[in-house]
Amino acid sequence: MERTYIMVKPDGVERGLVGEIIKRFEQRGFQLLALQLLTPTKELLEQHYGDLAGKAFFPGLIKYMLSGPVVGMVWAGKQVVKTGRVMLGATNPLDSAPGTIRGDFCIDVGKNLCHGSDSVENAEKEIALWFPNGVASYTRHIESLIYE
Ligand code: 3AN
Repeated sequence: MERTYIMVKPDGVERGLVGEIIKRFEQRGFQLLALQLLTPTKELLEQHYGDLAGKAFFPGLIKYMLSGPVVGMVWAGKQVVKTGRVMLGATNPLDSAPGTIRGDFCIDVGKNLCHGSDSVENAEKEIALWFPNGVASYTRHIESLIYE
C-alpha cells in the first residue's frame, strides 16, 4: 500500500491543530502507521528540504521549522501521496481551497501548518529520513468498509 509522510509544523503544533489534522486523515479512511513528536535538528531539516537550499526563503524556512516541535506521521492508503496533498491544500494558503487544511486554518506561506510528500519516491525517502528505525505495518480489520 502507498505511504506518505505528513508533518504538522511548529505553528500547527502550537496552535493545537494536531488532532484536527489527524482527524481528517482518519476520517478519510487512511491508515496511521507511525506518529512522533520531536524537535528536529538543523541537519535533519537541511536534508529534508535539500532541494530548496538555493531559495531566498530557505534560511527563514529552517528558522521557522526549528521554532518548536513538529509532529511527523506516516499514513498509508490508495493514492495517499496525491490525495494527502489535496487535503493539505496549495503551498500558498491564499491559494488553498476552503475545505483543505491550509484553506481552513492559515494565511501565510511561511506559516502554512503542514507538509506532505510530493511523490511516492520522495515519500519513501522522507519516511526513511524521519523514521530511521523503520515503520511497522499492521492489518486493519475494516479494509472492506473503505475499499471496494
Ligand atoms: P510544499 O510544502 O507544498 O511541498 P515546497 O516544497 O515548495 O511546498 O516548499 C516547502 C516549504 O517551503 C513550504 N511548505 C513553505 O513552508 C516554504 N515555502 C515555499 N515557498 C515559499 C515562499 N515563496 N516563501 C516562503 N516560504 C516558502
